[in-house]
Amino acid sequence: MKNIDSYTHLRGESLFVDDMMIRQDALFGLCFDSPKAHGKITKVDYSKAAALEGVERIFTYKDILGENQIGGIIPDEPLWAEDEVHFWGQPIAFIVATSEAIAKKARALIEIEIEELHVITTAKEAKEKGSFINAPRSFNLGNTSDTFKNCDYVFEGETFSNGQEHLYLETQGCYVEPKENGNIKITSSTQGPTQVQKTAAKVLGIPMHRIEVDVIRLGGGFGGKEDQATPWAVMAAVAVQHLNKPVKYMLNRHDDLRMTGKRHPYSSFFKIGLTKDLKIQGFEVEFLQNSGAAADLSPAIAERTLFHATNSYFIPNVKTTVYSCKTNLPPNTAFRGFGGPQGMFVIESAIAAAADNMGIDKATIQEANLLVENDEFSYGQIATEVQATKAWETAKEKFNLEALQKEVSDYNTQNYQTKKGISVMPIAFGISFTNTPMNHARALIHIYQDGSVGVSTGAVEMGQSVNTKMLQVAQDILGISADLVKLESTNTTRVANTSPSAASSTADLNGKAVEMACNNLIKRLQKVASTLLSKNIESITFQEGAVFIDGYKTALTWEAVIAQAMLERVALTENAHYATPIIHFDKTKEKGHPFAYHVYGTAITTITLDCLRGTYEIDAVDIVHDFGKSMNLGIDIGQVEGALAQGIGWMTMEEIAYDTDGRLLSNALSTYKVPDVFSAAKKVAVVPLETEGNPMAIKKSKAVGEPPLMYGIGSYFAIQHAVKAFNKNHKLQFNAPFTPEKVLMSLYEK
Ligand code: LUZ
Ligand code: MOS
Repeated sequence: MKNIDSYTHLRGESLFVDDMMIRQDALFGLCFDSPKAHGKITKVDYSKAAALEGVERIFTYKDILGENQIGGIIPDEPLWAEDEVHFWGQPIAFIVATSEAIAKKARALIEIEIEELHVITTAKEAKEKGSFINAPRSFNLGNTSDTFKNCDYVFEGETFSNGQEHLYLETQGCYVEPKENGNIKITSSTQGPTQVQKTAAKVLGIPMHRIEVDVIRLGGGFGGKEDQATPWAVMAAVAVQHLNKPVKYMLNRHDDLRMTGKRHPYSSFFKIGLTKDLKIQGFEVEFLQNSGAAADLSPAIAERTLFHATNSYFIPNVKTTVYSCKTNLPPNTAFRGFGGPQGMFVIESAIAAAADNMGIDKATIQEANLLVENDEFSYGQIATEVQATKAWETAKEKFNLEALQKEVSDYNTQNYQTKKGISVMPIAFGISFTNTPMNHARALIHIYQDGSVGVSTGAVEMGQSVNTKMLQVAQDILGISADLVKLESTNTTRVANTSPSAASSTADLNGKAVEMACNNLIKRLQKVASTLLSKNIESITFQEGAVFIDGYKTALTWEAVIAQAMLERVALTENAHYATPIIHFDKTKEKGHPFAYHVYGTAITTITLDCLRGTYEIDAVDIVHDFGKSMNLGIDIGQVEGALAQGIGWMTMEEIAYDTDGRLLSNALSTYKVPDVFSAAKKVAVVPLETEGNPMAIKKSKAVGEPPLMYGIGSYFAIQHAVKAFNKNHKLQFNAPFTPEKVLMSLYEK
């Protein structure tokens, strides 16, 4: 089954928000944002801008009829700044004009005076000054302080992992139209249509049913449109409410880079204790999350960091604490992995530090501590259907790890100017929104009277091919060909109260709802067919567009059954609701069973380092991945490859830089390097791990969106290995991304 969008994508015919036919009287919006990171607004003069020919109106917080509040988890973020600004790029006003060019000209004419206040850009400084988003959280298991006393080895260290720009190819944007009676239709490039609807209703001061949000598809989201697609749509909606004319707002790349939050940078402090048999007995971490100037999704992301602090290892004594530190950066937000990668980088760093100090191979410690059946995570969930050892062993055998390790060490004894490095990176990623109440979805299925089918769900297509998977589920259960099934846009009037498409869970949640709805329809159709054929209901199945009796095809077609169902006035529409069973979590105890299941895997990364230049090439990434029973291996391998590239980018080259005044320096693709074809791994092998699959995964095909990003962490340690092979004096640092500049400094450190 090919991705159903591939044909129109290839021909440039797929529609995105920016391709929509807009009304003749449509206007164009543009955000005016803060030119300082922190301060009091003492004066803003819009008069010159407002007087410009073609400027319809400039909106500020004073024009808000509801609440000037867009914070989702904590109400701490205004749509437009009032008297103070807290980050460079914070929205202050919204210019609406007859063209984008005029709005841009007008923006340059706005005069603003800001009395500057002290700017905090790092989590460490925020912690020192007591600047936090909320109270810290801790997950604990066993007793670490007693444990360390009994350990043969105890090591401490510090790590830093930088942020990451989402760089969705399609920037943020929306098109908003007035309908009758003050109703509004928003077309948005969002992962969370309900979040847009709910926030717009709150800011406009109208009930949710007056607002319809429609999503065609996204040109990439990666978490950047889970929460942060909302403000632009709401700004345009405020303008539409006042002007009663359509408003379109597509951000240009510079504005998008400057105004939106990114992956959270983390500074972390660890302490790891091991016994002689290489068992990790105790692990403590303090995570400092650089949350930015408002909460956004930071508390949920911090929580997922704690959930992944021990990666795929069992550690009996764990003490982890996360502080969401309030700084003067744009509010950092969801990004593929959602705090999990940041947590996993720290345990991998701790193991690397231990191995280096003990003079042994990192992989030896990793292998000795892999999670096994019935081990307990620090949050109380008991690990079941654990694939950690199987994935590790399979990778070790399939890719001949010992031979690879020997090749690397032989190469390094024979070569001086170039060195090779190797690392093994196991992963264990929890599937479900960590916030239990968000784990639900609905599907609405129409069978039209000619037998064709329309499927609506809460899933947003953002290039991950979720629509193809939804189609596969429907066609499989209804037993009809793919061309009879159409995936509709994601629309809040058809499927309401949706959770965002996020947490790798979209296909599971929405797919299960599609499955339920289709099964209900089939039950009704079995009855119709049973009467037509005078056979009992149990013997009837639907396959290949026909009715089968006891597994034998009859002449009765799908279309004929539907026609008969119409005559008998049988309901051909079905709506189903799915909520993940079993999961629960008690925040007062920080214990529970938050995940439906975990996804496992192991990656072996080999690199070659040029010790004169500090540049490196990734020779190969060899992966064994736990897909469960993949329902579409082409799509799923695509997800692994894309996530891997994104993970390697985060760990090696993507360097977000703010100056001490809080201004984004890496504000264009000339100063922010993302992986391209030249930096991609020369060889990527993805071998599916043979497993039973989990019944909570859709068709036993496990969630695949986020877990493989963390294979990219292996690239950091492979480079570190090569650096150490060249310079024995190198004192390990855990400061990602490991850019060629940092590598060069490490190579010649005395
Ligand atoms: N979004 C969210 C997520 O709201 N909750 C989550 O647990 C999550 N996990 C991964 C990615 N997005
Ligand atoms: Mo996400 S990080 O929007 O699953």
